[in-house]
Amino acid sequence: MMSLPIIRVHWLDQSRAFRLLWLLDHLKLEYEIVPYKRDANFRAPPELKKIHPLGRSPLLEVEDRETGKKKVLAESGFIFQYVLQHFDHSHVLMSGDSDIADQVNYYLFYGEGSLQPPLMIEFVLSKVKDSGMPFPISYLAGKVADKISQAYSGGELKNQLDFLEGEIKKNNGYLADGKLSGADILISFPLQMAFERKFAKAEDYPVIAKWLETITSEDSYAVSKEKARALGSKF
Ligand SMILES: N[C@@H](CCC(=O)N[C@@H](CS)C(=O)NCC(=O)O)C(=O)O
Repeated sequence: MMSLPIIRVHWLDQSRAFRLLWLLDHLKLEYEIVPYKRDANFRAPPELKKIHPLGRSPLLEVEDRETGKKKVLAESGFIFQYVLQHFDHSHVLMSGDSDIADQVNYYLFYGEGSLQPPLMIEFVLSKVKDSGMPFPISYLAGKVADKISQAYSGGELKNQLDFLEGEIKKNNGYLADGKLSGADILISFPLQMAFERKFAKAEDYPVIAKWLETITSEDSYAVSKEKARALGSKF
């Protein structure tokens, strides 16, 4: 058997990079973590730009043990697809059935392509409301933020969450095929954020809430959480 490459995760504290640890831990792959801390403005430190010009996390570095050749992969969905394609030969998190695999792959694009944008807008609007400007600017800024949320991101987020609530119900408690896949691990992060940051209420989405409870009780989740904690992440 060909030896697996060295896998290195460039991991930013308190970020969507956590789900990559979880993916790798669930597949029981050995990997190294290179940790980065957020700055005072909650941004990534400039060192990440030395690994990839966009300086965002996660980044996955794959190093061939024989030739030493390195490859840096960016973009969560692409990284997930790569890991599943190259390292999940026994179909633990990516189905061998092509229709189900299509469904899983869809979610790998959907997460960042459709679900994350309204969440990001809600996040920015919450920062506007929270920016500590003096009255009456704070009041007016808050009104404008509410208006944008009402006109776009709030409704769009509801649209997305209603969709996911229906899909998980239809697929017997998971996003695809009634069992855990790479899709559930990828989509976990935006949905956890939606509830934690109070952009949506868990009570309004009982199926999603139950799904989050189920998937985060996997042993692999605890393993990754422990690694993040050991690196100083608060969980
Ligand atoms: N679509 C990209 C987004 C990457 C991204 O924005 N990562 C955040 C972490 S949650 C980041 O690095 N933020 C730090 C910054 O923007 O300074 C992906 O899914 O990998």
